[in-house]
Amino acid sequence: MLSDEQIAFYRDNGYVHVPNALTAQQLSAMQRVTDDLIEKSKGVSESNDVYDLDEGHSADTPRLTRIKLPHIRDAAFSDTLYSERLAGFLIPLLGPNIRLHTSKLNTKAPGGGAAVEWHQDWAFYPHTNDDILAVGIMLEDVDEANGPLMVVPSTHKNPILSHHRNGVFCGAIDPADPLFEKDKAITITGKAGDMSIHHVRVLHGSAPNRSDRARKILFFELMAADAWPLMGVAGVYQGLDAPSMWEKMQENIVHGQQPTAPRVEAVPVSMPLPPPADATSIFKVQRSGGAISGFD
Ligand SMILES: O=C(O)CCC(=O)C(=O)O
Repeated sequence: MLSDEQIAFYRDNGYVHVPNALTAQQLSAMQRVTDDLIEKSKGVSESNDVYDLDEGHSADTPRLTRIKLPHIRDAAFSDTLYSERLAGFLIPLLGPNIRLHTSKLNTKAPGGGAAVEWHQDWAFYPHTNDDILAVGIMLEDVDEANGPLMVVPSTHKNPILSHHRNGVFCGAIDPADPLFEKDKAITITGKAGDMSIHHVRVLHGSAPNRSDRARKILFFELMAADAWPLMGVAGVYQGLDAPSMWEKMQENIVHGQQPTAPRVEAVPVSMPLPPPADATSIFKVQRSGGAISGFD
């Protein structure tokens, strides 16, 4: 459950930190499976459906930016996703009908693990309304040195900044954008088992991992189920015909039901097009789209 103060904080600031959000059993099961998946990545030499590899990945030193779609890789993740405990945090923010957009486990390897440049998730997947958020579950302790999530509070109420460069969607803002107030950014640090929740429009990013410890955060992107995607570019519904899209939306319901009537609100929208050369993950979008780093 979230307290009234936590809910008000989220609404005002576009994020909230929830200490000790999971049971010890949920946490240890996911930690174990994550370590296993990282171990198995030693046999992989190119990014694939499961792994997004970071520069320098090898059989001796696995370096991943991401494990893709963890909720379909192992029940440890889906059990948490569909748990009443998680629903208790989400329902006050999203209402009773909740759909998963996607899941990802961002793993920053020690000594350099890639930055995520400043962006608003909404720029990647605009919907008919913005009751959309990302839950970030810390699978290990996160501190200032290992690449914590950073957010600029209250920017979910501001315009969507340009995420284009040289005429192409690059998945990141220009750090020189006069509307980017980097000095207002805060870091979300915490213990394994803590959780952050950030609004789809809040400006956020994270620096490279400059420590000798891994940084592992499991993200579930979730929304009020009456938010309908404006287009399928985010990969989730890409290439699906209408019946398959409907089926996929049903499959992704984590609580309640999928309404057929989208709730359409006056939200600012810019489409993530034209696409960059590689749109297979945020890391590839930002790299191939030529995003300018805000962490140099
Ligand atoms: O892993 C992180 O620090 C941030 C991830 C993120 O913002 C994203 O994948 O959209």
